[in-house]
Amino acid sequence: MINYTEKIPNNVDLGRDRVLQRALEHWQPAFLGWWYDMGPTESRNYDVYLRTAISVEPDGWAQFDYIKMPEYRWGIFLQPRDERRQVNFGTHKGQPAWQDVPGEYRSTLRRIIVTQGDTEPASVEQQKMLGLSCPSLYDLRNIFQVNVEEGRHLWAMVYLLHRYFGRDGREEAEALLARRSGDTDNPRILGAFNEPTPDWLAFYMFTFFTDRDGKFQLCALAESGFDPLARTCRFMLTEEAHHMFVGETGVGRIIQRTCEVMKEKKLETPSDVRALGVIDLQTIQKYLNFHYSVTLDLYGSDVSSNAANYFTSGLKGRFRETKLEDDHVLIDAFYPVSEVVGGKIVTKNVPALTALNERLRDDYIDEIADGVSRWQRVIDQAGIPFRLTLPHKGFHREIGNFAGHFISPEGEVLTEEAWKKHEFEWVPSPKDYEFVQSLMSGRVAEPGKFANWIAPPLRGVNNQPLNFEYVRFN
Ligand code: BYC
Ligand code: FE
Ligand code: FE
Repeated sequence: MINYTEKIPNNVDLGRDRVLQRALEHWQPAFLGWWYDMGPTESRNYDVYLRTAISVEPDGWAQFDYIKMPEYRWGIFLQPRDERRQVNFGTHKGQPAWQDVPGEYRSTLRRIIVTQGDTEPASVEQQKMLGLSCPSLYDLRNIFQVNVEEGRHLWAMVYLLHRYFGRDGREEAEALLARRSGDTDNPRILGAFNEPTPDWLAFYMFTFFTDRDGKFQLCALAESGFDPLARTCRFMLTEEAHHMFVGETGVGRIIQRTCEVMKEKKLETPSDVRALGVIDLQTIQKYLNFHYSVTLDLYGSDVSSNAANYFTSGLKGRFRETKLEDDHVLIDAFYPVSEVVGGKIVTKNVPALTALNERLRDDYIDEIADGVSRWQRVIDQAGIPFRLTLPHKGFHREIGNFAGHFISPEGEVLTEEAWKKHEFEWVPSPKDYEFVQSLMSGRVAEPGKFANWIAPPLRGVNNQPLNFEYVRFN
């Protein structure tokens, strides 16, 4: 069970470790300061119908209530320990899982945890302004739920830093509150987390594409030989599922609404579609291209000695590591990666250990493709002849073998000039962003009402009706 009587709810017996408790209680006001500063704009007095974890068991999500977000019970929840758990891959395979940080991996592990932790507040910062233009109270409540949970994910990493990394860890925990998404002097660590999320289409794309990188990275870290990291990530994954749901259904509802209007008015030309106040499918495709490609970069270089070290050391596994049937050491294995040679994309086999970033990216792409085909079904059911496609893996990439090359969505290698000529057929132009923004000039705040550019969801939150007052502004 989670101890809710303490200032910091937790299931790690925090009360028994006074020094740690004090360090975290010291960090807590700094976190709140960050939330007031960088969390959702103007939201501090809203009563929001949020769910709070009351236990880490599968049914532990039952609690829904009105909460002011600064009073959300951010806490430290780890999946219960399995005493028999082992390191399941790499050179330490078969050893009991580590309950403490192995000295030789201390700085590597800290780096992984800091990189993971940095993304969580970054996403809250990116989404800060969106509450002012929400398409409904239902959607407003959902973005706030995502935001408080990303806040808790930050807590999860800060706990590990404070508990296992001493003074260095405490300094890193402070730095996590100091970096800012998009800041020129002190930006967030990874590329995608410094991109703006200017509108709700971008938000849903982000939660579909980028939160899913969260899922795959957390799955890889949930295999870690460092047991406290694995157990933390397991619980974070239960929260991630909701974020991806918000993204998939959000984009799906926008597509549905566009298709309804196109069908009813028998229109296909983007400018005609836009004139009716909905987002044309071509623009949706461009947003998809953008978010997909910047998220692919988050997996790191196709060939990476860092990734090999993480695996060999037992710190970061593969997606569903223990379900895979091989030796879990990969010394003799190979894996295909692409590169651009003489103006052509070729595939070659490299040692599998060095290709682990690429492998995780490929696992991710499989899942993304399934989601996109569910969006396609909405278009097909409306009888509209439009195909949403995933661009080539090399399109618009800045990390890895494709960085510095100019690849079209179809996978042709182009010159920079040729690519630039088509750029805004492929990714949103300033005018596209302006159009989407123009639809979202104010918030829709009447219970049960939805903006014209999005269809209502199938059902409300926690069996509440769609016209439930999910947020009270006060
Ligand atoms: N942007 O061998 P390389 C989430 C750096 S999302 C900028 O290619 P490596 C969430 C790299 O750091 C999940 N820099 O990469 C979602 C390295 O730097 P140094 C987040 C990048 O290390 C939504 C250099 O390039 N979790 O939770 O094998 C909302 C060469 O390194 C980028 C994690 O990422 C980039 N895109 O792999 C809220 C898990 N990519 O050493 C939350 C932890 C690479 O030269 N992180 N670089 O200074 C990792 O496992 C690894 O750091 C990475 C990179 C997979 C990210
Ligand atoms: Fe997260
Ligand atoms: Fe998330």
